[in-house]
Amino acid sequence: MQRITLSVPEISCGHCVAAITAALQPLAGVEATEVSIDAKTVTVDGLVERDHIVAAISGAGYEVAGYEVAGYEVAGYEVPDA
Ligand SMILES: [Cu+2]
Repeated sequence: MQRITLSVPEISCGHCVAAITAALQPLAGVEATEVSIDAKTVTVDGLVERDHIVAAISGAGYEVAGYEVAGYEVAGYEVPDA
């Protein structure tokens, strides 16, 4: 399992949550997503390239300010540069 937590400062309301969730759900490898209005973060569980997640969020109109990757347990999966 891989978890990526992304900082998305523009998250402000339920519409943002719905838009970002809808953008991420179709990505192959995404198992679960959580969008926090309070923390202004997007958490993605699954096995999906970080670049694809950033592109999907950007495509929905939100800038990704940073991210953290945690919990790599899959052999051979390349950890992105932080
Ligand atoms: Cu909003």
